[in-house]
Amino acid sequence: MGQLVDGTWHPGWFGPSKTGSFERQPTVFRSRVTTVASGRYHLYASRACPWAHRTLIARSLRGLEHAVEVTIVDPHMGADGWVFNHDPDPIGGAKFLREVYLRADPHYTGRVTVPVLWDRETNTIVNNESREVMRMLDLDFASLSIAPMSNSLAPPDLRPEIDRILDAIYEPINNGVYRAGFAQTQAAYDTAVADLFRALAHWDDHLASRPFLCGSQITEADIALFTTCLRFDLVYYSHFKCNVKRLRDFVNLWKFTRRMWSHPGVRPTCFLDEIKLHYYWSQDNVNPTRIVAAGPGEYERDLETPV
Ligand SMILES: N[C@@H](CCC(=O)N[C@@H](CS)C(=O)NCC(=O)O)C(=O)O
Repeated sequence: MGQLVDGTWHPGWFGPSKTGSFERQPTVFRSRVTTVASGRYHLYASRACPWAHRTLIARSLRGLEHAVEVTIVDPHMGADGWVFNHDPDPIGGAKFLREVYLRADPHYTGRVTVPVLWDRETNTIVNNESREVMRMLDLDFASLSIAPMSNSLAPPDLRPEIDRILDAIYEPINNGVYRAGFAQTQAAYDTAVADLFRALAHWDDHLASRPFLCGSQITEADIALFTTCLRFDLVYYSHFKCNVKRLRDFVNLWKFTRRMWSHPGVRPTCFLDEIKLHYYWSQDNVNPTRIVAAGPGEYERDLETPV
């Protein structure tokens, strides 16, 4: 971990905030794609990261693999931040993801995060905010999609509801697990965990009467909830101390997780070992020994249980 300050790399963890709460920095590159063309835009992602995983699922469900190439960073994120290893950077031959940020802005200040949507034509980062990249892949790339438009992940009639749910789950759930795991005081942790489990109970109830958050079809809201749910018993329960209950104890959330997992467009994007390795190894503020926990036992078998 580390960050860039005026183009210079500073290794180290998030500095403590006054309250001991984890404060996530807003992302900086927030543009939209202009003219979509096959091969023009490139996605840098991690299969371990829940935010980047959203974009990998959207790309897969919208049938955009042929049009938007992906480079996957190594799950070990150490003092140099994200690095390219088995999957080299095809654009600038970078060794570290921070070089991609510096290509876009030599004076960049901020965290070096995934996902990153890169434009080969203008040689810059279009956007590094997963929610916005998901939406662009769905809507702006629709002409390149081999999936029918009826499979949109944000159809116009559902969009207000999708946005409402994305907002509602972000702070207590998607970011909530990080607020619990990175809390630096008991009070900050207690608040994060209480918010998290209250929200999980709420969305568990909500899913009692519908297969997906907005009804019968998969939307962006489901993708955003799923990437956190998939990681819950696997890492958040122990590594982030989110152990009031297992996700498997929430009947409907667990059914929902299995429903998403078993989808043929979602399953190939899920790499459980990479997820575990990334969290336990990379977040050495939480786990200084970098020992990767053995459990949870039979997690994949449980995921395979028919819905
Ligand atoms: N708000 C961003 C968050 C992305 C993010 O925090 N990604 C993490 C990986 S899980 C990252 O790259 N962290 C590296 C760092 O903060 O140095 C989004 O949704 O895209």
